[in-house]
Amino acid sequence: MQNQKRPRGFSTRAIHEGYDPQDYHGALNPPVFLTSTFAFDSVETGAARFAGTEPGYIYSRVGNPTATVLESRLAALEEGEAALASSSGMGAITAVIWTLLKAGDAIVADKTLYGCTFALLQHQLERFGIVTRFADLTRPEELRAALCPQTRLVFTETPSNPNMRVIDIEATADICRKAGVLLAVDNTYCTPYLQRPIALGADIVLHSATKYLGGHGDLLAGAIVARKELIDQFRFTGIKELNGACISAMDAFLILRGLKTLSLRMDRHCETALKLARDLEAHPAVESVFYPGLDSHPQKELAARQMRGFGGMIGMELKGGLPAGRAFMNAVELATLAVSLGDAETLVQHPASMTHATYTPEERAQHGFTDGLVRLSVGLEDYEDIHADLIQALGRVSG
Ligand code: 4LM
Repeated sequence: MQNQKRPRGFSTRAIHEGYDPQDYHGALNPPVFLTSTFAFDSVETGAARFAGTEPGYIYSRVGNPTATVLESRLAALEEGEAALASSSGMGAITAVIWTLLKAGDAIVADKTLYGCTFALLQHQLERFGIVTRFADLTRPEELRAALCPQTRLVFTETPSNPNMRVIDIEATADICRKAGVLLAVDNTYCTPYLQRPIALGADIVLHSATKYLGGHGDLLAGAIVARKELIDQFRFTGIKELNGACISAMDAFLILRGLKTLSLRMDRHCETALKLARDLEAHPAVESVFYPGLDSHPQKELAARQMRGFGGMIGMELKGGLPAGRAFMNAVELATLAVSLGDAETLVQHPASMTHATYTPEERAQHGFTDGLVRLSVGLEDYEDIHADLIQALGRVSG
């Protein structure tokens, strides 16, 4: 008996979904459609495509065949109806917010977010009459209290960048559904391999595809996954008319290439990061380690329920605070001192002066991370080599 009804596994979908070589001369990989525009065979066809009464491509800001393969694949991996790729993670986030909200509306966001997302919500949107209330979404009662009749969207990351707080997506989605508010989850840290927010009740999933989805530090891109009706709005209003942040065909191709090894890479990131988090926590120079797989993490049980693995990101505070953190980051040799995450190379950076310099010192304190916090994006090198590098760098920290 053929078992054709059995749904395909994650890795199989990451390699095959949305593309049949027979549609393109048997080419194993999807062609890269390096074209800005698409020829119509008649004025009537062009008009029908613009009117949406006939399918077909018009212009690559609105859709491109290489991007379509990527979008089908991402939708299948996130178990959503449809997806939209964009030129960066910030392009995806702004497309969602500018499409859904207008002056007078409000957003509730978790209190720790990637620095530019925070800057958008805290400092920029108010110029357009949109207000953001920050709440600790690890506490459902804080979310309920922050919602108001003007709230249209609840926005969260989980685990949060940079301090690895974990938000209960199912519980948050339940509150949002009852309040008639959409829930958007930035799934950059996990990828759909580790966590699928739509299956847990979220409405919108966002990605910086620059990170694990691409996986090789060679591009910037973003993605949105949601119901088709919402994706149509994000495509035809958000990207077509509001921010123009469309993906390039070449970047779509590179992400498709990265996705083929996503599950293998994520397994390795998770395995090495868990071991390193335990090593770092046991080191005498280390004050605390923030990693959801550690027994000391307050939401370890939730993380184990919600995520397939604990991910490749680690936050760490040293006993000597900021001076010790600086000395450590300057002492790494194999690890690279750089922002971004999810690459093959282990990256080390200082949130307070780099990715999260958009928070004032007071905001950082209020929003739950110290100036001494060091962030590690654990790469794919041999565990023994990363371990040796981090331990030698800790050995050069005085205090
Ligand atoms: C960084 N992050 O943390 P683009 N969502 C999350 C992110 O971490 C980022 C974005 C969105 C870092 C960049 C320098 C959770 C970015 C924004 O950079 O616009 O693709 O994604 O190091």
